[in-house]
Amino acid sequence: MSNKPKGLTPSRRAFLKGAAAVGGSMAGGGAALAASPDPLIVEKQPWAQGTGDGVDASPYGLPIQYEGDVVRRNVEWLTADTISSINFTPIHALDGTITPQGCAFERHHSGAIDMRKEDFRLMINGLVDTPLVFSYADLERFPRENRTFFLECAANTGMEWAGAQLNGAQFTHGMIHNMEYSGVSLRSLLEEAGIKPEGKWVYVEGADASSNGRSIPLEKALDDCMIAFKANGEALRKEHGYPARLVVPGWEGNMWVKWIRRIEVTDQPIESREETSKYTDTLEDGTSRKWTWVMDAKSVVTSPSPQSPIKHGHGPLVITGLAWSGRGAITRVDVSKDGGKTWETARLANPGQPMALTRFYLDTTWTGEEMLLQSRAMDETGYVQPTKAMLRETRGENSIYHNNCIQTWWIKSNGEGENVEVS
Ligand SMILES: Nc1nc2c(c(=O)[nH]1)N[C@H]1C(S)=C(S)[C@@H](COP(=O)(O)O)O[C@H]1N2
Ligand SMILES: [Mo]
Repeated sequence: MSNKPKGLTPSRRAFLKGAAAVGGSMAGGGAALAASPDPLIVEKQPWAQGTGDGVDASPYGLPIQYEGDVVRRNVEWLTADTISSINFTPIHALDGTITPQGCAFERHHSGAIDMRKEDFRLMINGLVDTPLVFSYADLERFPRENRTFFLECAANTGMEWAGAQLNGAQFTHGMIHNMEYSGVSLRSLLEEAGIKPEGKWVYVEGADASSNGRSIPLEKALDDCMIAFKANGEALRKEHGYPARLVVPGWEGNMWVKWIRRIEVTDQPIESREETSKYTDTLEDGTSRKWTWVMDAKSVVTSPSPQSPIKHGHGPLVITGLAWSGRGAITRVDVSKDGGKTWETARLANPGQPMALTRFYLDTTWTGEEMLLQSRAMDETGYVQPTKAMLRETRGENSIYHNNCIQTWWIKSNGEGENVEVS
């Protein structure tokens, strides 16, 4: 057979060959040449009868119209308005690991502000030898770094504590994005100012009305934090903090201050609104855990899923998803089709990178059986992503933030998916 796809596993190749031998249309992975001619092959199509667009038709390109539903979406009832609100990355429709900025979720406390590079000022003050102010042009003169990290809002999956709620990976797990940042190390700027021995924390704030102030231990600030001005090669989009934002690898998204304007070196945490009344975790016994900065290992099957049903019938099926850990690299992801009774180890598309999204695939065969699809991530510290029941033991059901439990999709025999819980 001449149109056999290359590079398939032996079992899948055998499957394709078997189907070709009976001469019928194939259940998956390709079709045997039909007896009656396919107009799309034998007839001259409109796109071959004229010329296409010239090179300048779209000086800055957008996705083709047929991909128009791959967009950020919000959940209207979640917040009172869209100014202090959040939307969700369409992770069910993306592949690979890099999130295009144009569909990377946004979270603003007082709206996305419009600031010119010329108007950007970043002050470092407090317990420093020399208080300094950097312009955007000043930032560009420090040694530059390129690093890829995920940003996950602490509230991601936060609506799922009490039960399966939102029907789609975009809504249950889409408060996440993963970008390659270009910028300078926060360390280089702090060293330029010189930290006094009493300096143990930094308090970072943004230029927007909310300011979104957060305290970060100096140890983390000097370790791997960045002031980023490019993402995925191009300038940060307005909604992600143009012209510069803070990058706090592996730690909750709230700390990644956008439109950053000031870094104060202090001897203690400020205990601002965002780290007291918000972004603290209510525990099973009703008390609150003070700070949870690191995002623990987590994963989700992005397809098949409620917004990405199986449409191709029986036969070869690619199950795919994302895994990540704020504590380092993902080392393994297991997939279960029976709600966690049995597990198969998935294939990582690339070795896990610390504090960045990892893509996994399970190349399998589906013959229409119902599945309770789950994924379970493991990271380099040996940590294993917990079940919902395990998390609830310590966290109860009144938490919002830091829900990294194993997600279940019920895939029905017609290929459709639904968010469910298995106990
Ligand atoms: N200045 C400022 N920084 C901010 C916020 C904000 O409202 N203002 N929101 C925070 C929260 S809660 C999150 S989850 C991330 C979201 O980043 P994104 O909008 O680029 O996805 O930015 C953080 N940084
Ligand atoms: Mo957030």
